Amino acid sequence: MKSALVIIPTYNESENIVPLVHRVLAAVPEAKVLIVDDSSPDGTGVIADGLAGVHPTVHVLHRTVKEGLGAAYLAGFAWGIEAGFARLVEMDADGSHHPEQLPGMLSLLDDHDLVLGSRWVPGGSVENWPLHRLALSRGGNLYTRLALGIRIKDATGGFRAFRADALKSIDLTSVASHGYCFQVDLLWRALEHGLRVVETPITFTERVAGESKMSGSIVRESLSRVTLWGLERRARELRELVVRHRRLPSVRATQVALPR
Ligand SMILES: Nc1nc2c(ncn2[C@@H]2O[C@H](COP(=O)(O)OP(=O)(O)OP(=O)(O)O)[C@@H](O)[C@H]2O)c(=O)[nH]1
Ligand SMILES: [Mg+2]
Repeated sequence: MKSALVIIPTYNESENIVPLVHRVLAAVPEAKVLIVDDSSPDGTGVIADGLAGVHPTVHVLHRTVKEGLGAAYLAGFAWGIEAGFARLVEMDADGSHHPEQLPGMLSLLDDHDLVLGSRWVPGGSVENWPLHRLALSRGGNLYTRLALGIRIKDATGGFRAFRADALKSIDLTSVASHGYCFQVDLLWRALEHGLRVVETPITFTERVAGESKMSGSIVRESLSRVTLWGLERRARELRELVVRHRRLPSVRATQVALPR
């Protein structure tokens, strides 16, 4: 299949971005890289420009305001689609996702539209996470599965590969989620749209440098939105049930004369 673009959003990842990009270029030499930086105060954008100056396959999208992970990815998707890439990858800059697992994920795109790197399917794992982060991820995913009625084990992960034509078919104009809820939002739209989604095991490693952007407001955003989508789904199913029930032909009793 054709060209792949690895999109890496960055906010204050000055210590992580260089080794990560080198690992991507080594693991998937045919891929191109797009760093989407929201004017990181620690100079990540300048470092990214340095990488682009040395490697012609690395590009940088500079954004003036920090608008969250979701907005950065939407800008990256638009850039990649406009440039004609057939496959688009989401990957964190903090080293939590291993570029060495990308070739396997990309090959799954031959017969799927969306490949989810999954920590919570057999073979998947998490390294060096404190207990409270494990609990948050397991709990968040369990709630998401129950609320939305889906089977996906890791709906919140951010290591993913899309077929660009499939991504184009989803309406992304109304995606407003900011934090990791963006990942659930995108997955939910993909499932509702009937895309072929598959989970594949990945190893997730806690960042060793820089600071996490995870916050209470990101968790609250996810909780409230997932609850709303779940309720909307149930309401829709109920409406469909009522309509189907109304359409059922009414059964009339017919009288049959019994032989005497
Ligand atoms: N461009 C841009 N990138 C962001 C923004 N917020 C987070 N990122 C990047 O998105 C990726 C994921 O952010 P993290 O802080 O690692 O958040 P997380 O992976 O959900 O949380 P941890 O598991 O604690 O690391 C990293 O590459 C960040 O630099 C933002 O507002 N703009
Ligand atoms: Mg992270």
